[in-house]
Amino acid sequence: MFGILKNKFTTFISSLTKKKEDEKEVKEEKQIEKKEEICAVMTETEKISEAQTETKRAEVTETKETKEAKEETGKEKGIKIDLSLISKIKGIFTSNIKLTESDLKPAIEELRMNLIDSDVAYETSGKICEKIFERLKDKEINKNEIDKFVNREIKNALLEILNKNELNMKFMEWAKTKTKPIKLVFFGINGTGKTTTIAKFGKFLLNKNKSVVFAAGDTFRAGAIEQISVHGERLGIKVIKPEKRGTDAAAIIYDTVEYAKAHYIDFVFADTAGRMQTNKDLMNEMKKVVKVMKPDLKVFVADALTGNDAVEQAREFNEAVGIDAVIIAKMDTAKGGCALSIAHTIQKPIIFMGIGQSYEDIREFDAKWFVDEMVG
Ligand SMILES: Nc1nc2c(ncn2[C@@H]2O[C@H](COP(=O)(O)OP(=O)(O)OP(=O)(O)O)[C@@H](O)[C@H]2O)c(=O)[nH]1
Ligand SMILES: [Mg+2]
Repeated sequence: MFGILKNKFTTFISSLTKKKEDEKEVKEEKQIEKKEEICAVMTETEKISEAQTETKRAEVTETKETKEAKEETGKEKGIKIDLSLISKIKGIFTSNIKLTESDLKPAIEELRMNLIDSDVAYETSGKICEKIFERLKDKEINKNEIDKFVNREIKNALLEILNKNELNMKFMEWAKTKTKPIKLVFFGINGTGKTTTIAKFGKFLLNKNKSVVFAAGDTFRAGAIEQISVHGERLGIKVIKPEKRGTDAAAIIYDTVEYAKAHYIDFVFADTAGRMQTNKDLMNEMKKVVKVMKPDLKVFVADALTGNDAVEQAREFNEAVGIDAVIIAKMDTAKGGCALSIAHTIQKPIIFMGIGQSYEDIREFDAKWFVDEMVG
């Protein structure tokens, strides 16, 4: 998943590593010259040592003074060479590299453009790059660990964006703190995946031995009541629906909440019509639904494929009714940037992701998993 974004981050990491590798090569060439020098001196030392052995052999025939004089010369030379050898060799193996502003600026700029290309909103790309830059600037890193270090800091920067404002809300934990029936309403633009998400999410809860009832609150689009009824039948979930299209959505949703109370059902999921944020009537209908239902969670369903548009829509829905959480559908078909942008823009938790068209294709959003998938 997210192959394209992963490539962009990998390119960024390797461009920095490569730059430092080149510098390292020049440095190492110099170090090789130094090594050669050292070797030459070492050969010299060996010669001295051989000479010392020779001297020892000849010791018996020499006077005491001559012997001491010769040993002193060899020792002095030997000690001097040993010290410089250790510090030079140590330098070759442990030298650190500093990521300077001039190393980072061009690579970060390229990354920013690549993020924008991968559906990360302009503002969000800027923020991510700013965070990465601050984390890397002037850091001294062991030259063999540049890629590991940069990779870790990118992940930390992304996690900072995703984890802000308790964005990592765990749905089941949250549900434990609520009284039954727990009421969720799903909003979004036309075709983003609301009804399919409701069906998958309902199945997710059935698997956890919870009971669910659906409200066919999309009384606007032809075929919408039928669509959610089919899901309900397939899953064995009761659907409260109107006799005909055009009935007041808020009234149907109200009836569903009453049904749930009477039957001790754990969750009420209200489907609603897809609406453009520019459609005044439908935006007002949404406000009425909220007033009547008093949901515990207003969920915005975003279509990952719509990229930057989804961000603007999330912002407008949030302004209209105050979104509590986001589900990103169709993540299987998109680059993933949308999740980062929405989280950054409206600062609300992403709770689930849709990753396909079957009932099982939903998973709880986990920021760490997401970042690992994205950066590698
Ligand atoms: N690949 C993929 N397709 C999805 C996913 N979620 C929904 N879809 C598809 O998206 C299309 C629209 O889904 P719906 O659930 O009808 O969307 P909606 O928001 O209820 O649409 P309206 O009621 O018209 O506003 C359908 O063909 C779904 O199968 C997903 O996670 N991945
Ligand atoms: Mg629908």
